[in-house]
Amino acid sequence: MSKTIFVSNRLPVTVSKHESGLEYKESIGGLATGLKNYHEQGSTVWAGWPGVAQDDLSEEESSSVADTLRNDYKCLSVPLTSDDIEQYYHGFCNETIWPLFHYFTSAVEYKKETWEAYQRVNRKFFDSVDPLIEEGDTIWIHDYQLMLLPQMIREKHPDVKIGFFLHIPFPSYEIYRQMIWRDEILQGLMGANLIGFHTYDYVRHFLSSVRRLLGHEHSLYKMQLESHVVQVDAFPMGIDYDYFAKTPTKENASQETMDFVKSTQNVRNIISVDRLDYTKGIPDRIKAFKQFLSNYPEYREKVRLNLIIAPSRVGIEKYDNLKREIEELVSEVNGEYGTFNWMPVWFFFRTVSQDDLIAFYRHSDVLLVTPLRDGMNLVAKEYVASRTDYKGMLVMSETAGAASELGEAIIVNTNDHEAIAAGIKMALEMPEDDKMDRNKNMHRRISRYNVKFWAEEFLNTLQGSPEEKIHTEPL
Ligand code: ADQ
Repeated sequence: MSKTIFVSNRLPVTVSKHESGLEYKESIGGLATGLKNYHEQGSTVWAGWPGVAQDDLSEEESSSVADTLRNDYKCLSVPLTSDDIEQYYHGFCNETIWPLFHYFTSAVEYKKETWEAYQRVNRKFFDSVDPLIEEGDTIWIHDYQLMLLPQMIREKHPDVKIGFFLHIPFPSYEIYRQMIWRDEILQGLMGANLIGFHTYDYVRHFLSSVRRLLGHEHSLYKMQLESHVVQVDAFPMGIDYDYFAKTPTKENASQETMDFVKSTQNVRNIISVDRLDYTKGIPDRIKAFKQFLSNYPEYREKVRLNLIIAPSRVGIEKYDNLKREIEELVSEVNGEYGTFNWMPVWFFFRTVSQDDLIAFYRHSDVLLVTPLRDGMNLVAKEYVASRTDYKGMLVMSETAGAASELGEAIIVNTNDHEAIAAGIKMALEMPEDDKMDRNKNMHRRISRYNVKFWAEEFLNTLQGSPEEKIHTEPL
């Protein structure tokens, strides 16, 4: 029987080693939720790195991890060493691809050693997955860590269906062409039958780079190569709408969170929720909030900004510096505008459980999502879905992928602090019926195009993707 193989850098379960032994923790959110149904019910295998370096495990532990993942989670462990993680993940993925694809060109580092590690680790993924692949299988590869894998699989298994989805933006040609290994990466991706992006802008950017660098023309988003047809399309990722809309707050959120949100009832709450990352525009957001307090003094002592930031890429200098910058900005606003009875910004540096997040979302009048660049941004959708009373309002920057789907939100330019400040005011003062109308439209879209729809749509398109010759007109 044919099967589907999911491949991503990390598995939907993370293994960690403690004195007491090995611990297995299932991931929640995004991809893990989206593919959960398929993975539990269907004939599937999920391949990825389990989160613990191979050299930190004894031989016995390694084989125990592989066995447990295979037998209890239907997962295939791709063993990576700490050097692989350093050079490939912290190196090429996060110092080269991540900043370039998010338009932070001055932060990009080009190092031959990390590029070699990227190639080596993509090959390791291939070597792990290869023995599993049989005729008729479907393979769905995820994200920027594995862009060379589609072509590696294509060369050895020309007849399997290979899909690839990029979770981050694909930049415009002028940015992408700066990549030293630009042709190799495109050639790696072009091994797929179907390449998916969050938005049509990313699709267009990708097609433009392929045409200008590799010379392939497309016709209706399809390109004929010698060996196969490559189809490219937008598949905007959704969320588990029912979970966010229907989870009861009181029963599920922690007492600590409920006490906190109740203590904030006397002010209007603005919330922002992100992973710590320089692409998320957090310093600009705090500056914009400061501008808001300066421009609209009538709101002093009447609003507060709850900044919830999940630790990410801890120990990496750029991220540690960003955390310090955020702390300084928060102190600056609180020092300048705070009173004995009121602190304008509350900063929480932690990962909050999904149930607690829902409680925060439901008690917030405004969600401020102002990334400098973001592939999609699921937080925006989670907030709208959680506020089933339609009384919240979203202020979002135009550079988040979600902005192209959620046009009813207040859309701002993230560099324009005055515009964000005005956006906050507009959100706080929007008449109820206007808010209701906008939110109802967004709810309809988010509930229909949920994460299950996303996964099904991608897999159905991949399974039905064309094998026949197509006619391609030169542009
Ligand atoms: P991320 O950059 O991680 O993902 P995003 O989509 O906003 O960005 O968030 C992913 C998840 O993290 C959400 O479910 C959110 O609730 C959760 N999260 C964020 N901060 C949290 C906190 N402090 N505590 C608890 N949970 C928190 C990448 C791309 C995005 C793209 C996704 C999915 O960068 O653009 O939307 O993949 O494709």
